[in-house]
Amino acid sequence: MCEKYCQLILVLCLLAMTSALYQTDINANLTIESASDEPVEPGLIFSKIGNKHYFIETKERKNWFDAYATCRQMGAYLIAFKTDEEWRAITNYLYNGNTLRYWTAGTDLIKEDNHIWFPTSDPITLSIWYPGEPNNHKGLEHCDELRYYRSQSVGLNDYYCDSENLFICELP
Ligand SMILES: [Ca+2]
Repeated sequence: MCEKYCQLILVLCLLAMTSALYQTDINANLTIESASDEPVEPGLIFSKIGNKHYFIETKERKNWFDAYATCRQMGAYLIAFKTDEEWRAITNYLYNGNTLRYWTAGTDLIKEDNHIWFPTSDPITLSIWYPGEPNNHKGLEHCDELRYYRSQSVGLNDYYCDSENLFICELP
């Protein structure tokens, strides 16, 4: 009898802790953002693609929060697609026939079903969602990835924030 209830309580505790942890992460990230606004000289790790400089993580996968923090430590932000030209430049640059996933700045963590570019809160206005997305699968998808599918098409997809993905940072 206890076994069943104890397991349930444990799961609930873990959920509460995870939720609190992510809340802390967001607050911490907001602090990091205001604390390190020094511009970074575009160096070897940043590539000029189109008109901007980007860091593209191609090896180490991180959850959305850690990816955001990593970009901030470089004086950059997770990528926010503001123009069709930028979307085309990046997606053409990255395409290599694989089914890769990269975190972007898109999220609806602040207000469910309202996807914005974090932290500017600019709405995602481009028609770059993959067909059928964002679908908030199981009510748990709140961070937006740039995703290549096997059909060789690419689009934005809302996904689990704690999943580990590659990611793209852009210099402001
Ligand atoms: Ca989705």
